[in-house]
Amino acid sequence: MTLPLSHPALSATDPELAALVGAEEQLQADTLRLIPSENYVSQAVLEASGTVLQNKYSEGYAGRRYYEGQQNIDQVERLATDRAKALFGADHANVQPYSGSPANLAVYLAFAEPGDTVMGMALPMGGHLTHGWGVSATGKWFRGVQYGVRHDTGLIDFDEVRDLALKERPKLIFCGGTAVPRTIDFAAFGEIAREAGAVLVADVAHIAGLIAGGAHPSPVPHADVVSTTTHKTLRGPRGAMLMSREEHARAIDKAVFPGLQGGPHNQTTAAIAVALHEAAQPSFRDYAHAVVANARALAEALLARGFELVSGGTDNHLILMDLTPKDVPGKVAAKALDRAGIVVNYNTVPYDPRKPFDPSGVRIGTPSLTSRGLTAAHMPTVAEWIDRGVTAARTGDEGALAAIRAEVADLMGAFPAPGLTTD
Ligand code: DSN
Repeated sequence: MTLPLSHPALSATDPELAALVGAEEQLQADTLRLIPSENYVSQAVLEASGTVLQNKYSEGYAGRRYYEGQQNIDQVERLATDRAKALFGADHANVQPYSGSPANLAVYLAFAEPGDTVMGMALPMGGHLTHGWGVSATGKWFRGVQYGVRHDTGLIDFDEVRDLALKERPKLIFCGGTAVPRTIDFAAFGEIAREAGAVLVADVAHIAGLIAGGAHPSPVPHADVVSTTTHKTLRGPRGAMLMSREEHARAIDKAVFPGLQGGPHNQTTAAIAVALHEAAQPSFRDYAHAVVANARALAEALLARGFELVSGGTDNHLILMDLTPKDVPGKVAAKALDRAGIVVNYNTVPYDPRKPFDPSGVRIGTPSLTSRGLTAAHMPTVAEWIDRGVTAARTGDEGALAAIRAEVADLMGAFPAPGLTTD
């Protein structure tokens, strides 16, 4: 696909940087992007995030700022928070966290003291660094206890979660993660958190768009706090939001500002507002359900080709493949697939005998390809490319990878990328 985009001011001022942006646009247009935490934002979201809102400081909250000249910014932030509350049915929304990790850190600041016990899913089991994992500040400054998935099913064992919660009595329990291919039972987590007297934090960064579109159950009735980034399935700019019950609103707001952050990124707030508006449209429901349908179809096609999938498949946008039976390390496969124009990330699988920087698995997902309009009918072809790419990774067949790359670019050329075309 040859892109018609131009960035005249950027090209005139800094041609070197403009060339890199152009090359990235071309790469995103030509490749099959399967990283489950990435997406393509709309032209409207891109435009909102590149406006003069960049120029304004706004420490505080709408109507309560430490800087004057907020006539428009207050309205922008109110639009974003009102839309977030309406879309997710939440009492309260804070759209200022810079990204997912700061959002989660603000939750710690709101509800826990250094040294307190917190509980989350272990990172190699599919959790997130900020859920109390040892190398993260959240595991260094707090006492993280971790649950996982069962070896035989790849699913969360709620008896284990309950036993651990009642034994350890954590201040916070996190559910959600970065490599969870199955529906999260928020009601079960809510019951355990109540029994243990813990604050339940649902980190729905990966599935926020699916929840908004009705393709995954909502955590809002069950969780005290819902934390999410805005740039994954929700298809907004790189940012984050915290939503909560009314009783926690003040604690959350105080923790984000002045507890953790300074001025909000108003251009991002504006783009979040646009993304939330888009996510409230009927077409976004279709998108969310198509993401899941595509993931299911891709999982079936991969299983038919002998791939081993953690938990045996997927309920959402994400598939975690254990490549041990294919005799290829995840990193070798991911790098080979990248050369074939298929962008994935290597990832640990539960009980992985290999190290995180050289793990057994590959994590893939369907948010981006669905944004480009690919359907379940394309998934057997995608699975075939992955299969051929993994085989080529094992045999070192660079010619096969080049052939796949040409086929991928050919197909993707027929599916323009949102935000990368001028129409
Ligand atoms: N980096 C995100 C992901 O890829 O899942 C999590 O923070």
